[in-house]
Amino acid sequence: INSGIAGTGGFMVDILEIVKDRDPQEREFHQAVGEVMESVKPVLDTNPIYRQAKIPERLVEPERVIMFRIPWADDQGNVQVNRGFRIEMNSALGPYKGGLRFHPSVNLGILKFLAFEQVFKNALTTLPMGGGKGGSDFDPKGKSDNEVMRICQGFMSELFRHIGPDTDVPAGDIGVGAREIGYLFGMYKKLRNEFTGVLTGKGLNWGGSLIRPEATGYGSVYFAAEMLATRNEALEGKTCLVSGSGNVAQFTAEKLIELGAKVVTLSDSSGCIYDEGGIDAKKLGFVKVLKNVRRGRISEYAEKFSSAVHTEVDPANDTNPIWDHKADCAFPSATQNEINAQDAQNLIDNGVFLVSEGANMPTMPDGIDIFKDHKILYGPGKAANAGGVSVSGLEMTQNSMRLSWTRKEVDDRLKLIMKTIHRTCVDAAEQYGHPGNYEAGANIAGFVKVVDAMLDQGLV
Ligand code: NDP
Ligand code: 2IT
Repeated sequence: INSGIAGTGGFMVDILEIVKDRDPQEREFHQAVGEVMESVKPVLDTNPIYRQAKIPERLVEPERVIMFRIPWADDQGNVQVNRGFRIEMNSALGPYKGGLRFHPSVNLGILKFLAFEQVFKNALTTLPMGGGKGGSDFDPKGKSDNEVMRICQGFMSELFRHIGPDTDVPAGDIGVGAREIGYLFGMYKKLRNEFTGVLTGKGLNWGGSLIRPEATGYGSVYFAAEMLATRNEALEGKTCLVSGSGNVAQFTAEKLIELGAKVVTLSDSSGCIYDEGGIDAKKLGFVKVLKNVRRGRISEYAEKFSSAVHTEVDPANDTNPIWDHKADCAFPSATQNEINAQDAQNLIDNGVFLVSEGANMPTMPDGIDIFKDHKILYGPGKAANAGGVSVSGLEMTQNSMRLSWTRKEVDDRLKLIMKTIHRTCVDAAEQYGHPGNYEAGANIAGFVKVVDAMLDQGLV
């Protein structure tokens, strides 16, 4: 990339234009790059060395992309072909680390956005992890256990040669949970003849960490509590909107209920439920069985509990009805771009003054602008949902030491990490003249840590 460089007598080419020009179809990646680069402009302007070393250009180019074919046979004996990917984005701070997503929408642009976010998120965790992301366009919905096992085995029969406990350590994300990590680990162990901590999110009795399943959701709630504390507020008694009904949503709701908040919504890709009476621990127990064991739809919640109504997704409706209820706090925990500008305005109009992002990039850029204009407590995903990968880092530590910590020990470390991330964001935002802006704080603090390591390590 031969862009002119400000501060060296050349002209300044916007890095986003370069990225768009190179890979015009990768919309989500453009969105993620645009968001980070906008925040770090003051850092680039005050430290010309970063532009001289082409740090922006280097950051947006993955260190390595692995793309492969996964042929497999379904239960009827038909041959199916899916795509597998692993983006090894940046290893300045440690081995590549990040989840695997199995969802029909998966493509290079989505995984590059997720890997890019992961680099800065992992930098914020205080643990030594680089950033990566991978997955497949395989759709797990309606597939049998055996079909899921075969796709996992097919995926790992290629990926095993590229990863390792000191090289690249994948984990779960959308569509990849405990079951899939088990099948992936089994295949890796067979092919390598090695029992190592090459994946996180493992089963408790074979190398997993306590609190890893809970970590993203709990962490997002801990981050919210830290944000509230800056305004002398607490979660107790707050009405909360939670979207999604998978791993992150379930444990977000669990911790909110434990802290005395009232959770009134959940969703999946077919629609959302609103339970005016509140989702209590018992009802959440029903959701866990429904989603994790029976792999059913959230609409069943409204069939089971008469206090709830289900609203189906309406493709003609540009807004998401889940964000149109009176509430204090919102925890988007399903997927990217689930809050557009109108949804953000609806949240504000309904009294929401805190948004903690359990999902990656759930808010679209003009939605974020609305949050910032109204000066609400807005915790961006790379800070608020960093608890998941943090406990993955703790799982790696425990694997290396060949011992396991108690639930309390891991949870205490998670709390401390979320508190530290919060403090880091507040301080970086203040230092660069954006007090209270967690988006700027997270992007700047993550960026500086990664790029200073890149400078130290030379042109590699
Ligand atoms: P799960 O697969 O467990 O759950 C995903 C949930 O989101 C499901 O309810 C799913 O509904 C819904 N969903 C997925 N895609 C869409 C879509 N296109 N439109 C509407 N709803 C959708 O995944 P997780 O809970 O692990 O992940 C949720 C989010 O959190 C993702 O953004 C992920 O990247 C992020 N995250 C996850 C971490 C983790 O440790 N697991 C860590 C940090 C962030 P349905 O069942 O109908 O598909
Ligand atoms: O987006 C994320 O941070 C994750 N899906 C978790 C990654 C991990 O390595 O635990």
